[in-house]
Amino acid sequence: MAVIAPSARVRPSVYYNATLKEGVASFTTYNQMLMPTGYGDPEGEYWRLINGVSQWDVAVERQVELLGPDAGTLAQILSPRDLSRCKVGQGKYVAMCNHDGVLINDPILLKLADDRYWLSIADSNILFWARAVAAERGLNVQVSEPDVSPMALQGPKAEDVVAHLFGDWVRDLKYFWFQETTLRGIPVAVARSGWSKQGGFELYLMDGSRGEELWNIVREAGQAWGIGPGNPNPSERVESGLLSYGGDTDDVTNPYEVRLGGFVDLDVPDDVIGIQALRDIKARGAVRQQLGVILDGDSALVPEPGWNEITCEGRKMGHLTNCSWSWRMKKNIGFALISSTCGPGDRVQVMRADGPQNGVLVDFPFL
Ligand code: THG
Repeated sequence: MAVIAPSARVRPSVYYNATLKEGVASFTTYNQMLMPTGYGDPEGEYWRLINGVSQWDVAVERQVELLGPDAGTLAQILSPRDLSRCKVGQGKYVAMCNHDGVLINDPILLKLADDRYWLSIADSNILFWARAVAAERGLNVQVSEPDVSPMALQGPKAEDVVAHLFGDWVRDLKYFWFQETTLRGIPVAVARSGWSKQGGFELYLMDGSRGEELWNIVREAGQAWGIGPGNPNPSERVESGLLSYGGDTDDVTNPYEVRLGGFVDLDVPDDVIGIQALRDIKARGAVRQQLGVILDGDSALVPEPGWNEITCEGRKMGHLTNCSWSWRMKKNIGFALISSTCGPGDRVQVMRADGPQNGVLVDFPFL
């Protein structure tokens, strides 16, 4: 079997050794790091997320810290979502765009103080982007990547585990809100968030030397609830309609095409990057849209890399950007990035490498 060669360019997660001990079976790369993508039992790991609690190394969700008097100004310039009412301790999902209104990341923004923000980024280099914008706009703000490594606890029993560890106050945390605290002296921020729709929390570890220690404390505490290792789950996230930046988007995708229009406020100031383009796109109407696809047939298809072309009555209409077996629907499902002239109910053909597959377009959510 081929392996990924060790390299200083591919940075280890602070939970790397812990995940090796858990028996991690595969990795992907994300933000120039390795992220676990499985522990050898895909179905068991799926049901643990749906019915129990799953522990994820998501340290690849790097933080870009904005620190200084102009931190709030820079945060707003970088995101076409109105942040003026964002409170300290609050997180917000933001659609980050370039000057053409093209999506370049979809981070969670966390406001730690009036002069300190984190952008918890998806897989693209926002550190370079934010630094360049800060310098070009002459802002008084330092942009850095702090020593912060998120671990996610997802699933219906995650709240009990996190309450057991931190106290019942965590039950009152609102979605995307967070609180800085310590666990046996380990500095963490506890947030109600995570890339699943099964409920859960993320622990932003703020001392990378204590990754394995934190992993083991959580693992130990979670035993009573049957905790076990997992990772952002391809099947659950498709069922739940969660967007994967870079997976479901290309280099011309705008927020309106991928259901992020609700996170764009067109009345933000004119100096927000991409806002003029987004106003134009909104006025013209997006030419593509994202819909669900349910393929015919009742057995799991082999995952294929990249996108598959979608045709409708023989005409090329768009692409299937992901495809996963749904254990709850017992169907292969995925997302279509497809012409706005198509609609739910339309029959389509997906041009897979192993042969064409018929299916139907559907609205979100699948479940
Ligand atoms: N947690 C943290 N950082 C992250 C992610 C995360 N960085 C990368 C990536 N994930 C960012 N992308 C997303 C995409 C979707 C959601 C969160 C992060 C999400 N969306 C919900 C939805 O679409 O239904 C809710 C959105 C809302 O209502 O505001 O949760 O997972 N730390």
